[in-house]
Amino acid sequence: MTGISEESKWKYSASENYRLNEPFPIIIRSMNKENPQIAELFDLIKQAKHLVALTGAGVSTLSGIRDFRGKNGLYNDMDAEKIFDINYFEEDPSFYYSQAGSFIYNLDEKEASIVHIVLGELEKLGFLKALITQNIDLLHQKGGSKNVIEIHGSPVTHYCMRCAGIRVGYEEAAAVVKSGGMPKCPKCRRVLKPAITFFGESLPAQALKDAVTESQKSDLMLVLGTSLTVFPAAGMPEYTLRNSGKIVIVNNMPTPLDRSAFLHFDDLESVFEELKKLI
Ligand code: CNA
Repeated sequence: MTGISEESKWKYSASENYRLNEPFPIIIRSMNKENPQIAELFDLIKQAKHLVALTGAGVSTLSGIRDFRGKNGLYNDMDAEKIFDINYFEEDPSFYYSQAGSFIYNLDEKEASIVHIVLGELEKLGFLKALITQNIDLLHQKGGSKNVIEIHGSPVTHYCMRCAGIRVGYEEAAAVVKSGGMPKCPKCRRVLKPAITFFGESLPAQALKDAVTESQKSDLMLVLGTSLTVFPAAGMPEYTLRNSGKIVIVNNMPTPLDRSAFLHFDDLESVFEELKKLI
């Protein structure tokens, strides 16, 4: 196992140029909406000893939350990296709060999608052992998943970067943001930061450790709705591959690991609608 301490030093960063060092001897098959070979996928799921899912923003587009780099992603019309940049936040938190109001502080209006729900059912049935998510929208929990590793944190808590022990919950923070304000520390009045991992911050150490452990244990990883460009999350399928596990990718744009996928599907909705009929 590569050292966790080394991993935990990794900073959250995006790379468009990631390539695997070594090719893996994996069969490449292309699937699409018209020809879903879901039965084969379900057989893999049933045979897996330690099934893990890694999800990205794509799984929540079906719930009406925009991703970053997909067809209608935030990158088209917002400076998403600036919104989630820790240096920028420290300088001017109002930019984050003004931009994130429309997609983070209205999560109570969002429903779990077919993907969230089927993943929740797969866990309940004992197939899915762990779910690693890059998402910060709390929808996996709404979909019934219990063992959720939130590798990029979550807005459930907002904390003061100066005063130890100050914590404000999502609902209280969302009410302030919805009324045009920013949640502030009751002691020092500094603007609170959500416990989301921003670009330039370290990932939550325990979540990262758990994600690496689960990925290494996994003999089958479902890689769902992620462009696999944000590290270290994007490196999780490699742990599975290096331990002779298989990965199945469901994503409608190319990813750096497409050539290593045992199965590849394009469309999350049709795959999970079909899976639902089988489970
Ligand atoms: P990304 O880079 O935006 O990639 C999402 C991928 O999903 C893209 O390649 C899309 O083409 C693909 N996709 C979108 N919809 C579908 C669909 N219906 N079927 C198949 N594929 C689809 O997002 P990543 O998660 O890879 O990047 C990581 C960032 C994005 C994390 O730090 C997240 O916190 C951040 N993010 C999260 C949310 C959220 O929590 N819902 C929203 C926006 C950004």
